[in-house]
Amino acid sequence: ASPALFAAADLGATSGRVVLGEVAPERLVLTELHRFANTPVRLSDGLHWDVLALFQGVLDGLRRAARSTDGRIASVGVDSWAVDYGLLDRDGALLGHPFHYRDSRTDGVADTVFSRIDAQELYRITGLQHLPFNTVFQLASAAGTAQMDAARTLLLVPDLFIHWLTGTVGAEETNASTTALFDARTGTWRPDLLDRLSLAPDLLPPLRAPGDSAGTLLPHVAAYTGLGTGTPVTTVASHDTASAVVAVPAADPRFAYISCGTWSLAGLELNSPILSEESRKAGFTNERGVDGTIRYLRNIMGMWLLEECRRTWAAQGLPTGLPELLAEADRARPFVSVVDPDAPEFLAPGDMPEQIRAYCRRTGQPVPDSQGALVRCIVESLALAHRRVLRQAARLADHDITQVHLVGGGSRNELLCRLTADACGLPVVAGPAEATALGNVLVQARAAGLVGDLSSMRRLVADTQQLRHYPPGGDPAAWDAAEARLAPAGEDL
Ligand code: LFR
Repeated sequence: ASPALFAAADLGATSGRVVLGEVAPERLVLTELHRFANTPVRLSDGLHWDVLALFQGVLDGLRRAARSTDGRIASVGVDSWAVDYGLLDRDGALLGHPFHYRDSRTDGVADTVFSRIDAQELYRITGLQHLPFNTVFQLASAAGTAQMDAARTLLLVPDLFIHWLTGTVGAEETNASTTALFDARTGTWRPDLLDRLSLAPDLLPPLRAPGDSAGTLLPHVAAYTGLGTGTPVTTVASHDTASAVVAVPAADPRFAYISCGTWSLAGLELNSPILSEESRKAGFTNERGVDGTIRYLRNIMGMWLLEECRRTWAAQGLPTGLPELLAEADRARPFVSVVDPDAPEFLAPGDMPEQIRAYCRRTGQPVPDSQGALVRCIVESLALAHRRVLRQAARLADHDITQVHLVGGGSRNELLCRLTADACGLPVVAGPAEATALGNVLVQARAAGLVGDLSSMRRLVADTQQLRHYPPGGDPAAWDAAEARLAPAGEDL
């Protein structure tokens, strides 16, 4: 039998893509059909996503999917980054332009929210790590605006795209779990939290689980793309990190994962949330995965630091080639200066090389004096953060780790993989780089009855995708010393 074909739209912070997934027993092949830039736009009220350009990118990608398969697409799935949303008015029209989570309008808003719902209580309910851009803070910052007054429905970004593709309205649960309006234990919305913030509790649409049907393509979408009007849209794990964790090729339950792209999301898969004060203070989140699993992890600033350096260097006419920069970093002297990648000043877009130099100056460390030294500092600091977070997760969850799976675009970065293995003192399995798109395809394939439970999906990934192995090496004492130079994890919270 010929393999079943699925289209996965995966929107990331720097680019979006539509990939074709072919699935059959012992076969899982991805082909990228269309990649388009994701370029945020600054307006007078702040930083926004250009959602129409992204949607057009998805439509063009689906059109290519139709052409390259003679329209034989079994279903379509959409995932993206978490937290951000669009608001619809009572006619279903989008109100304004969705904000980018790196916009500064949420600065200081947490204090207002915590004066109504204290931080401990919010964590006991939602299990969500405190990030300044959590949906709850974004909504609170907009309270009383004309748009909030007119808003009837909140749709997270992938749900907004599904609404535009199908006309249906729903909230996918893995992504809903990143809003801080969702109960980590029961897996249901907590509209009472909106009520306590004087926001409309009925903004939250009905939940959908990965695998649920999300409708079929609207006639004008079918006409433009060349896919049939009956083409199903399947709910996937629409939070990109949840999709990536589906495609972690782990066999042994004692695994940890690092989903490494713009962010590094490092943690464990658990059966139930950890809602203790210690966990809250350490900055761990309990996001929902497929099949009721919990993604117990911490956000680490990730490749963003490097992406922003390269953006700054491009504007200054300096070299930005990644292989060259990483080769220079590999040759640079180790352990000269290390930073906490999660320092709040690194969150907003800006002159990242200068931010990092300022951090080193402030902490009395040598200031990186070349691009290679700076990239070394970033990669070593990320490896160190991976180690700190995984060790802390293992301790808080009382969960042994014997192997680290590094997936996502960052898994192509050999220096990062090697240093992560060295820093953690654990073997690292790198790949697949396209874990998110694979997870998206796999959940669609499962809905179509082609694969089974999580472990069989993971076995299919392990059997079909190219993986690289990095045994731990290097000098453990040097990593201990580097770690001792940073403030204890979570101290800044
Ligand atoms: C990764 C990610 C993270 C989320 C951040 C912001 O792409 O989805 O999981 O914390 O983006 O939404």
